[in-house]
Amino acid sequence: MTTAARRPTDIGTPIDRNLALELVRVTEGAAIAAARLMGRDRKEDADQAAVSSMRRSLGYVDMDGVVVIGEGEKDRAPMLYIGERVGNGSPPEVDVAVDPIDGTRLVARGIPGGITTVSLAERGSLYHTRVHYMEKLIVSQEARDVIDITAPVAANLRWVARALGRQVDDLTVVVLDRPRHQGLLEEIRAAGARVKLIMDGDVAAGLMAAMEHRTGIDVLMGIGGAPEAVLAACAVTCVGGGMQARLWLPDAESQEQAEREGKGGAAEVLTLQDLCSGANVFFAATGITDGELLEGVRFLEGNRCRTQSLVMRSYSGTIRYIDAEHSLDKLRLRQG
Ligand code: VTB
Repeated sequence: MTTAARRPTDIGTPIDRNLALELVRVTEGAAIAAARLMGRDRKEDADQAAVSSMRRSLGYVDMDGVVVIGEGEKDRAPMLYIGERVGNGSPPEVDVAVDPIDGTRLVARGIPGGITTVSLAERGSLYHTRVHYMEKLIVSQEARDVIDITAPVAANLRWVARALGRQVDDLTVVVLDRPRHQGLLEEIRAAGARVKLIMDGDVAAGLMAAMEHRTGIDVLMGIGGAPEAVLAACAVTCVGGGMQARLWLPDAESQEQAEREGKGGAAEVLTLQDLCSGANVFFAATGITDGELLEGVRFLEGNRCRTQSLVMRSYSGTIRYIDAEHSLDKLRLRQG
């Protein structure tokens, strides 16, 4: 199974590149709001702070956006619910995917790896499901054409190692630390690869796997959130990596949900194109707690703070790291 490479003729009309910087403002604000609650053991409050900030600042962005990945259905989520219109209503028409905190537990405990992230792409181009989980396989550009999520773990690791010019023992596979991954971990270890377990945050981990040459993570494997899979797919598209996924349907409820949506079931392979078919994909993320991908928010003297963000645009292939210093007094005045 291969991930079709986009040819220059497929890339459509560019969406205004300034949107990339607009999105960084959104994630910076959400990260600062959430970071105030780092380690306070108040998951919901941290999430709420990030959501409120993100929703307010999305309102200023020049776009006619619809939330396709958000905080959930309207009844359970008053803000950034799926179907909510965001942006100031002017073109372009886009799908918006948000994860105000990927790793709320990490932020609530002050553990590395909590980020805030938002993506957008042309209207109708992001995969949508109410199924909660997906099985994911993410690799970098060099290995993107050799993966096959339907093949055994050991075979995939062999193919990836060959594509990267290394041995399987040299590979590092990142996996969410969950009981459901016991069998997967046994297979990875039997194949001889190294493992990096993470508590949460598989959007950042997926992006790191897709950016292999910079991060020391070569592959992401295992079952995580479906919304996080779509956000990761946006990021993977921007860096040109490879990804495949499948819905994880372990019980009758999830199977019925997939059926109601007319989805192909647990066996259907979702390619990167299926998850994110846009040719104009934007992805922005800001660190909340310090992490391997991004530094967390640092509060400084003079009521200032520093953030580190990443913003990418698939159309141009640009990856920008943005370090910013903010005046919290002025931020508060503007938001008051
Ligand atoms: C992952 C992880 C997220 O959800 O997708 C995970 O990246 C999957 O769900 O940060 P379970 O925790 O139920 O295994 C998160 O932990 C956030 O919800």
